[in-house]
Order: sequence, then structure tokens, then C-alpha cells
Amino acid sequence: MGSTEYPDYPQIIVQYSNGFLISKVMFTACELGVFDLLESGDPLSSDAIAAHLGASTMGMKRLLDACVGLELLAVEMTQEGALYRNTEISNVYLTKSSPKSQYHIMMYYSNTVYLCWQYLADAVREGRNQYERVFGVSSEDPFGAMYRSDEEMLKFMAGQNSVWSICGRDVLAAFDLSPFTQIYDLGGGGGALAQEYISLYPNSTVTIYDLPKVVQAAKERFVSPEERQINFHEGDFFNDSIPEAELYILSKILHDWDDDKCKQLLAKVYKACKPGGGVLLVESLLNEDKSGPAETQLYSLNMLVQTEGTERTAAEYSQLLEAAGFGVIQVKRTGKLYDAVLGMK
Ligand code: ASE
Repeated sequence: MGSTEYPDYPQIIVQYSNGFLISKVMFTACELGVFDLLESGDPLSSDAIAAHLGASTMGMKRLLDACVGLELLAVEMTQEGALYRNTEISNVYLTKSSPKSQYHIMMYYSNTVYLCWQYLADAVREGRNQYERVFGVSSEDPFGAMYRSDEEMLKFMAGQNSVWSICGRDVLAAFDLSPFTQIYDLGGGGGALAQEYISLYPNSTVTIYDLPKVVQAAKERFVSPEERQINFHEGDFFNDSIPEAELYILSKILHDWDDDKCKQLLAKVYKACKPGGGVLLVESLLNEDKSGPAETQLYSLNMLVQTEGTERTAAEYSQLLEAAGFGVIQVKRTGKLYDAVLGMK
């Protein structure tokens, strides 16, 4: 036998085992409105917080203490007892109303993604998403399943929107896109990336192309009519025509689909694209040897449980773009969650 020594306290195993507990504490404190209550006011006792939020005093005290341990809240001991307040990070990212709020993506993770991950083993065994097991809806059409109710669709749209408040600028500034003025954001959803786009490139017009019910919701809830540089087009990009434009954005679209569907879609985009125009892919890129980043590998498993797609390497996206006819492909890693790949016609 070799002389391998195992640590008697395997830090990494303990940490990973408890990872889901950490997620749930943060999601739950968000869901119950702890960070919103503590946003601007004075520090509060756990009893006061529990009373305001209609929770048990005993349950709330434990949740708040766990938040302190996780550095999502701070506590100070006074003569009246422990008083809790938000940290700077919690104020910026965990309150509902902050411009950089991640509240909605957390609610989507906690109430939808979390349920799908219950069946990760089944997804791995079967190689397909788990909507049938989780929600009793057919998994044939993943977006039919993801948008199985208006409420679910709105939660997804709000969730996807929130990521652009922290990653949008970097993916759009990865290349100088100012030569393009006529943009289509295919599957643009709630429009947060389109809004980032026109603020970064004020001479552009962005058309959000999405399914009719998504476009209606975007107009009603996410984009105001005063935002004149944002237009809408209702359609299904696999089955309906794609209008001519200078630049198409496919942000977190290709990762929802297998190679065949990606090639179909990119071929349609290539046909519609003006000569000299291009396509911008916004995706989380895997390393070429697929050794990481771990976050992207986890997202790829999420694509397995929720969609028909996968996360890919830059070379894989380049091959898909080339197969559709695009040339001069450039890749920019942003160092954040999402990266950018530009292909030119
Ligand atoms: C999709 C993106 C997401 C489809 C389903 C999704 C996200 C969650 N569910 O295009 C956002 C990315 N996060 C993860 C965990 O994959």
C-alpha cells in the first residue's frame, strides 16, 4: 500500500455538502423580505423583524443568525439585545428595489431551478430535462414547459433580466459595436440587455424578438413606451422569419439547444444578416479542455435538467458560427459569468 494520507477533516467535502444549505438561507431571507426591511432603517431586533414579516420569533432568530454567520447580515449587541442590519453587499444585491438586485434570479433558483435539481440523477441517467417528473408537464418543448404559466414566464424573465445589471456592460463592451445601429436581440425576453445596449451605444435601435406572450409581458412590465430606441417583434425564431439587421444578439440562446437546432438558427440569422453585419453570442464559456470554470460546468448541468442544451467552449461556438457561414470570429472572456463571441458576415 502507498502512504497516502487522508485529512481527518476533509474541508472540501464538508463545504460542498453544506453548499445547498447556504443557498437556501440566502434565498429564504430574500423571499421573506429580510433585506428589504433592513434596507434603509435602523438596525432591528429579531423579534421586531419577525413581527414585521409575519414570521415566528424562533425561526426568524435562527435565520438571522445564519445570515450573520454567512456575512449577509451584521449584528451588534446592545442593552436591548442583538440588533441586525444589512451589509453593504446585501443592500446592493439582495434588496428587491436596488438597481443591481439579484432578488429575482434567486427566486427563480429557489422555486424552480432548485426543484429541477432534485432529479439531477435522473437527468444524468436519461440525458434529458426533468419537467415531466418535477412539474408534470411535457418536456418535449422546453420553453413550453418553462413558460407553463404566465407566472412562471414572468419569474423567468425577471430572473434573466437581473443578471444584466451585473454582467451586461462587460459583454456589450467586449467589442466595439458602435458601427452597428440596427440590432435584433433574438430571445431578448424582459429587455434588460437591450436597455444596457442603448445606454452604451446611444445611436442604436434594438428590437427585442421573442414569443408573442413574452413580448406582451415585456411591454407591459419591463420596458416603457418612452424607451423609444427599443422596439418589439413577435415571433418564434425557429419557425417564423427573421428580419434584416446589422447585428443580431443571441444571449444565452444557443446554450438552450443542441448542435442541430443551433445550426438551423444560425443559418437563418446568417441569411437575414446584412453583409458586413454580425452576430454576438453572449454565453458562459467553458475552457477548451472543459476543465472549468466550475460555475459554467454547473450551468451546463442546469441546461441538462432544464433545457435541450449545454454550455460550450469558444471553439465549439466558433464551429457552429462557421458552419452557418460566419467568418472572422473573435472571442472575449470578460472574467465574469458571461463572455462574448462575435462572428461577422
Ligand atoms: C436559460 C438560462 C437559465 C434557461 C434556463 C435557465 C438560467 C437558469 N435557468 O437559458 C440562468 C443561468 N443559470 C443557471 C443555473 O444555469
